[in-house]
Amino acid sequence: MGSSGAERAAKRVFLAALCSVCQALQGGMLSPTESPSREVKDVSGLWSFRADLSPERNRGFEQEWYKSPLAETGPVIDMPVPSSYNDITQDAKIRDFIGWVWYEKDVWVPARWIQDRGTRIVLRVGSAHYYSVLWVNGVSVTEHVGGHLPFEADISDVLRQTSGSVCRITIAVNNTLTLETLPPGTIQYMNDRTRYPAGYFVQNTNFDFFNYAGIHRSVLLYTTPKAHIDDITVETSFSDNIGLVSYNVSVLGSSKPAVKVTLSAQDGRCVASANGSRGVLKVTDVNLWWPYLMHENPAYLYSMEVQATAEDGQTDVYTLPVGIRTIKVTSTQFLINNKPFYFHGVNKHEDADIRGKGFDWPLVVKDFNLMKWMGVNSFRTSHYPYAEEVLQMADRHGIVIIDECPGVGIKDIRSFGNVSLAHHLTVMEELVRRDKNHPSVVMWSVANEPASEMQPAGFYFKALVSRTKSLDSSRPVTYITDSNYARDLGAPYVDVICVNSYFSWYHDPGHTEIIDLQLNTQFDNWYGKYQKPIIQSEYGADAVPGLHTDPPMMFTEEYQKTVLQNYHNVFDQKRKEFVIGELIWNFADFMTAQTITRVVGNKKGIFTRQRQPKPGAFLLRERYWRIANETGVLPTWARYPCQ
Ligand code: BDP
Repeated sequence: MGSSGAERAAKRVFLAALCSVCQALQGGMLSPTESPSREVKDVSGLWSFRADLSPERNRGFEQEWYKSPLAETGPVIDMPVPSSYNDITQDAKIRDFIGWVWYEKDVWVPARWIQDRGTRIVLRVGSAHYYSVLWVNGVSVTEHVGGHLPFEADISDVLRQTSGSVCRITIAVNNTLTLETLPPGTIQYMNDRTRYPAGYFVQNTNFDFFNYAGIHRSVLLYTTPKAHIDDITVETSFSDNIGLVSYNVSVLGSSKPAVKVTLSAQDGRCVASANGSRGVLKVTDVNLWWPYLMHENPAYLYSMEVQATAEDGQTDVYTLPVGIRTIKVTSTQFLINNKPFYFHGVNKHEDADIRGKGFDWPLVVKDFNLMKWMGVNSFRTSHYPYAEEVLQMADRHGIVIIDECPGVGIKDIRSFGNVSLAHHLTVMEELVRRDKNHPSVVMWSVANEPASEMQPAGFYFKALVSRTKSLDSSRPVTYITDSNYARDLGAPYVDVICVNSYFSWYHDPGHTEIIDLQLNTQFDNWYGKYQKPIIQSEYGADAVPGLHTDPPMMFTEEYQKTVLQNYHNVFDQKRKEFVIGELIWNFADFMTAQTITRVVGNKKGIFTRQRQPKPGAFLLRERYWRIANETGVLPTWARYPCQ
C-alpha cells in the first residue's frame, strides 16, 4: 500500500475542515416533516456499496466513479442505510477499513416535483461519518465535514437539468480522523519493514468507542415551495399562569412574506396566534413542559404552526412541537420551571449489534422503555449528537438531555490550535442550529474529558463556551472533565461542573472501600473552588455478564453493584448540598477498538449490548424510583413498584 494514500485522504478531510472554518453557517436545519406544502420521501434502504481498497484509497476519484453507475466501475455489494458498514460483512478488511467508501442508489423522483418549477427539492443526509461528498446524476451537489449532524443540498436545478425521472445519488464517505477533526485521531505509519509490510498504517484515537462509519441516519428527499420557511427559533418562559413563546421565523425566497403563527394545545384548541416573522405568543393557563417523574402530566407539547405566504400567493407550512419551560442554574441547584431538578440518569451510546451506529427505531423505542422502566429522568448524548428522532422522543416522554458535541478525545496539544477551535465552533453552531427548539435539551456539553490542564485549554474553552452562549442564551453550557480541580483550566467558564471519576477502577483497582473518602474529597474540592453545582457525569465499573465472585472482584456483576452502592452513599449526602445529578457509565455495553483492556467492547453497561439487565440495572431502578418518589410528583400509574 502506497504510504501516501491515507495521508492524502486525511489531507482532503483536513482541507475540508479548514474550508468549513471559513464558512459561517448559512440557513436553518429544520427537521424535515410533511405538511400541506411539503412532501418527504425516505430513500434509505439497500444501497450499492464499494470500499476503495486501492493502495492510495483514491481510485474512486481518479476514475470518477460518480459519473456512471457504481456497478459499471467494479464490484458492488448490498449495504443497508442507515447502518455502519463495519459489521455487515464477514470481512475484517471492511470492519477495520480506513478511507473512502462509496454508496449509490437510484431513486424515483415524482414527476410533478420536477415539472412544478415552484417546488424546491432537497436531498438530506441525517448523518454520515466522517467526511462526505455527494453527487446527483454525476453532478457534485455538496460536501460535509463531521459525523453525527445532518447536511443537505438543494438539488432542484441539478434534477431539472439532468434527469429523466431516475435520480442517481452517489455518496463517498471517508472515516479518516486527523488532529483537526472532531473527534481527533492520527494516522500512524509503521515503517519498520521487518515488522510491517510497506505502506502499513493504523488509525489512532483517544476515545473509547469503535469508530463506526458509513451513512448512519436516513437519507431523505423532501420538498418545500420555492419561497420557504428556512428556520424557526423559539424561546419560552412563563410568569404565573401565562406562558410566553417568543419566536423568530426566517423565510427564504421571498422579500416580504406574510407570516402567520398559530399555537394549538394538545386537544387542537388554538391558544395563541400572531402575525409577523417575530413576536411573542401569550398562553393563558399554560401547561408547562415538565420532565418525566417530576409532574403528573409531563412532557406537555403545544404545536406551533407557521405559515409563510409569498408575494405569488404560495404558502409554506411547517409545524413545530413546542414545550414551554425555563432553565436556571444557581450555585447549588438546577432549576426547571423554578423547581430543583436532580438528574438521575444514564450516559448512552448510539451502538448495537450488526448496525453499529446506524439509526434503528426498535432500538430507540426499546431504550426509552428501559429508561422509563428504570426511573431514568435524563441522559447525556455521550459523546456526540444523537439522531433527531431521539430528541423528538425525549421531548415527547419528558426525558431531559445534556446535548454533547463530538469533542471527545482531545488530548494532543496540536488539537487545541486555531483550525481545531474554528471547526469546533462550527460544529457547536451546527448542533445548536439543529437542536435549539427541543424542550428536552437543557444543557450543552462542548466536550468530554479534554486535556483541560494543557495551557491552551483556558483560551479554547473560554471561546467555546462563550460562543455557545451567544448562540443560545437560554441554556447553561458545560464540558465534562476528568481533570484535577486545581489544574482544570476550562472550569471557570462553565455553568455546571460535570466530573467523571472511576475510583476503585482506574485508580486503586479492587479497593471499593476508598470510594467514600475519595468521592467526598472530589466533591468538596470542586465545590470549594468554584461554588457551582456538580453532576457526577460518569462513574461505573465493567461487569462481564455471568461472571460472579463473592467477595466481589473486578469485572464481576457483584463488583459493579458494589461500586455503584459506594458511590450512591456519597451522592445521598451530597445531593442535599450541591450535587445535582448522577449519570451512570454506561446504559449498555458497547463496542470499542480492540485493546488489552477491552473484552469485545466496554462492559460498563448496566444492560448488555442486547439490552438485557445486569444486577446493576435493578439496583439503579430501585434507587431512581426512590429518589423520584422523594423529589417528584408522580402520576399514580408511575409509582414504583406498583406499576
Ligand atoms: C471515561 C470516558 C468514556 C469511557 C470510560 C471508560 O469518558 O468514554 O468509555 O471512561 O473507560 O473516561 O469506561
